[in-house]
Amino acid sequence: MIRDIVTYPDKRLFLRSREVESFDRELHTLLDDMYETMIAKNGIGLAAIQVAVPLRALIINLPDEDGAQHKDELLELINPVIVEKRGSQVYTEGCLSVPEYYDDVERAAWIKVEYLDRDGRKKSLETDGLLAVAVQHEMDHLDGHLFIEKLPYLKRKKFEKEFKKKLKSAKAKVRNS
Ligand code: QAP
Ligand code: CO
Repeated sequence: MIRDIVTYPDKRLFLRSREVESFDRELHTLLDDMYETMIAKNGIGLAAIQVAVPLRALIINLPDEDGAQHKDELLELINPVIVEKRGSQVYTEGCLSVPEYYDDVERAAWIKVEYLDRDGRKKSLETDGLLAVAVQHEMDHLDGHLFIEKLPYLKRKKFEKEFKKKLKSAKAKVRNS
């Protein structure tokens, strides 16, 4: 089932999500719905709080060279922890919860993450490049952080300005309908 995406400035996006304790049918349904929702909205990563569930669960499905996403490449990370990181890289990020805004963010170039899979089995992942960016971006959601909070002051102002402009035109649309 496709669920609604929680968008900025909804307060829930700024809450810390709780650890997953039950690796049951409810968790599996949540993960399946997150996948369906992410694909329907043209996303490559999604955290549970983005569908209004405050649990430490996230999914990532990066496209291949042709831009196609394959479900057999889907990553599901439960209760993830970054245990090592190195270097830095800059990537132009976006977020389904901050629609139509993209900007450069600096993050670690390489990370080692420990997490559980959907059945509660311990896993570990060492990665760099875009996947490292995606994991760090989604893990920030679990702690109630959005990529726009990492922008330098002037870029954050630019975002706020564009957001207010969009809000105004959305309100004008409602008035005129
Ligand atoms: C997070 O982002 C991410 O504004 C996932 O109109 C970001 O899936 C991972 C999206 C950067 C790696 C690098 C955003 C779709 C999707 C939008 C997304 C939009 C439609 C963002
Ligand atoms: Co996001």
